[in-house]
Amino acid sequence: MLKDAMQKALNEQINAELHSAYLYLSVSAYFESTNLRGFANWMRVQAQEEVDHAMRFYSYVNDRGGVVTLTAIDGPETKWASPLAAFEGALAHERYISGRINDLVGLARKESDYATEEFLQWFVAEQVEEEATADEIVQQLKLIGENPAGLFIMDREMAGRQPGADAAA
Ligand code: OFO
Repeated sequence: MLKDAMQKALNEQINAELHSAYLYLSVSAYFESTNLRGFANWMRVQAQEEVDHAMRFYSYVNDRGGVVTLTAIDGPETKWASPLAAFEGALAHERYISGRINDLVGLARKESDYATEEFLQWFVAEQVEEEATADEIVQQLKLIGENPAGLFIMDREMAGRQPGADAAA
């Protein structure tokens, strides 16, 4: 049985993960509008991964006999100055999410909720990967700078991202 404070925090994380999905879908729409279809695909796949993250929390709360309570999702940004600005925003967002996951682990420890602490380890590892991936793309975009040929090649690479092996358990 989940304690109230843990249940509340996990429900807030469901909202945060769905907000992440909404944000990345918004970035995807921005890339569609600038004819960078490969980047748009990458962000669309990322948005789906975030829904999968939300569903991991959703299933976990239910599995522990808790109650899932869904709340309104904040509207995402809709415009970015450049592909680099969009990915810098994504990297900043992933760092924010990593902070939230760390706070959840801290709460689980405080509540001696070892099952939740164990459950959260998947997200601790995932956030390392999420930050590294976003940072790598930021660095590549910085190298490309204003070079349209570089952006064209990178867009083709980004088109290859497939929906992942990251589906909710
Ligand atoms: Fe991007 O990892 Fe969930 O939010």
